[in-house]
Amino acid sequence: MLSSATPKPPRVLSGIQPTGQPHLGNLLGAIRYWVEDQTVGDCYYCVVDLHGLTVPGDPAERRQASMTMATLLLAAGLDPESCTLFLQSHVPAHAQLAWLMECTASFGELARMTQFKDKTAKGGEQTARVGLFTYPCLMAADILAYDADRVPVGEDQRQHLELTRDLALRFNSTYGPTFVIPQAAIPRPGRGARIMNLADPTRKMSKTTDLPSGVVGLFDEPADIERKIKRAVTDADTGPGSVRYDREAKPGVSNLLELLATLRGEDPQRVADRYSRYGDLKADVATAVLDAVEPIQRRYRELSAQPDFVYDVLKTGAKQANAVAAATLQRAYDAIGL
Ligand code: AQP
Repeated sequence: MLSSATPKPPRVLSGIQPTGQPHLGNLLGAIRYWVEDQTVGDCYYCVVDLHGLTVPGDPAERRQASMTMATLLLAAGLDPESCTLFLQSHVPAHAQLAWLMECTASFGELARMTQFKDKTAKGGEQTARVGLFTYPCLMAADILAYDADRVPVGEDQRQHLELTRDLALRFNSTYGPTFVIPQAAIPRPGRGARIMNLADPTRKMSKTTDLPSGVVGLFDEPADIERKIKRAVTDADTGPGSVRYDREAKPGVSNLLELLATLRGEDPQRVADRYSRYGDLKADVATAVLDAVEPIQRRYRELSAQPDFVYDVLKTGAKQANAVAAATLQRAYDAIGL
């Protein structure tokens, strides 16, 4: 006889830092997949305000930035009826479990994290906050606290996800089965996994950047978005075959093709076949980006007028998240002998 039990939906967890203005890379590499996953998964999404402490900031601005990010996520399509949205600092188990992860990870493992190396390249390691170094342990705690099966993130987070899996496996083999081993859900190549800075397509589009002219901010004025796209760096090729998807040889053009392909649900090679001039491609990219961003901006303006609603969503979310994360923490404490 066939079992009538319905399979459990996958548990999904992801987060975003409230540092700087969210951008097109965050939307295409992560947020839009979070929105999609709501319909199939049991989803927990958080604004990772504790991670934001790895860089300096003013307390009042920090508080506002978390609310802004939560409002943006709702404007982008997160539905509090279909997912749990909360602030990381409202759930104490994240920081508590992070310590257990720090006592599971080795110094050498953390020293190999490329994001730490990249982020300290300019200012030097000596003055970097220790939190920036141990950041992947807090991220592992964020994920493991929810028994997450899948973690939708951009390509830049792959290494941190691999570390999370290693830490969970090590903890389980040392202290007995405690954590679910999560899978990274990274967009396919060419589908928004790593959107590059339009002014320097060899660098990732980032919230914290010294090249803002290449970052399409989700709060940018439509005219600015259009201008940034039209001024995107390409190359000096002209004539037949100049519009082609080749990330190594043609990073600027490939980034534009990837943007259009991701937004229109197509393959970047196919998109390339339709163009012979960079100007036409840029014009269509600008239209597609504005089609995606303007409704989010409109909804954001509506929701910003209802801060109590957003706060209530976060309060309810924290209650639900606490119930799950506290149980996992207790399991880990029991296993490790606390
Ligand atoms: N350029 C990108 N392309 C695709 N996905 C991206 N993500 C970030 N940049 C791109 C994904 O967005 C999610 C949230 O990112 P985050 O807030 O955790 O910070 P981050 O990965 O460090 O991204 P930023 O925007 O570059 O911030 P800063 O400048 O503060 O470091 C993640 O899933 C990330 O993969």
